[in-house]
Amino acid sequence: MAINFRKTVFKGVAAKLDQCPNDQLPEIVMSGRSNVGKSSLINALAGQSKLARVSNTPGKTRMVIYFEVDERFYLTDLPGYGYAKVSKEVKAGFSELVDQYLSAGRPIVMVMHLMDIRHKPSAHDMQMISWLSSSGTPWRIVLTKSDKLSRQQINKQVQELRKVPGMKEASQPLLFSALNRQGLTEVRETIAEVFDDIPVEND
Ligand SMILES: Nc1nc2c(ncn2[C@@H]2O[C@H](COP(=O)(O)OP(=O)(O)OP(=O)(O)O)[C@@H](O)[C@H]2O)c(=O)[nH]1
Ligand SMILES: [Mg+2]
Repeated sequence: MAINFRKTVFKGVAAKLDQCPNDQLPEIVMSGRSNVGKSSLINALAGQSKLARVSNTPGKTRMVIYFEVDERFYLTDLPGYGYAKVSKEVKAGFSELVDQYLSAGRPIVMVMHLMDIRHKPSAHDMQMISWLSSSGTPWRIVLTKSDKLSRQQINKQVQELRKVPGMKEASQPLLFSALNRQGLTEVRETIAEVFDDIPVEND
């Protein structure tokens, strides 16, 4: 049966691996630096503006947050790493959790790594792409905030991204804007495809 993204509910949070759900429900993991737009993407997918907390104060999300979609899978919101105002120790804690998370043998069926379309890939993005490209887990790059650039600037950023080692193993990055919903259908379809399914069209 087609996946109804509107049936998305908050399931819980985990500060440590042993607090994560172990019901074996498959996970679509959202990763990316703080402020990149992970919570905004989750809200857009669910068609609910207040489901995931969107913040102007980056670095607020310090835990793994679970949203269950249509009783079929989790959307997993990983803590945003790399925000300059958090201390080195906190920063190390974030990336350790992300590293551990991805290597813990959890039922991750796809990683969506979000990157702000305006910025060059950070060292952490490069690390992530390199890791993902050899992980065997299906993954996609989502370029967020596409409303901020012109078509021409977008093409240039996409070309630059193609030069990043590991990128050629991935297919085309997805473009997304939470503001004008560019790419929303495509992101839903990409997720649904993992389950050999299609999204319910109910927006
Ligand atoms: N213009 C524009 N702004 C966006 C978009 N997506 C997110 N934002 C803004 O970017 C800021 C951060 O968005 P969040 O969704 O909270 O980012 P996050 O990745 O969840 O951040 P953390 O939870 O801190 O890791 C907010 O002010 C959003 O309104 C977008 O597509 N376009
Ligand atoms: Mg967030």
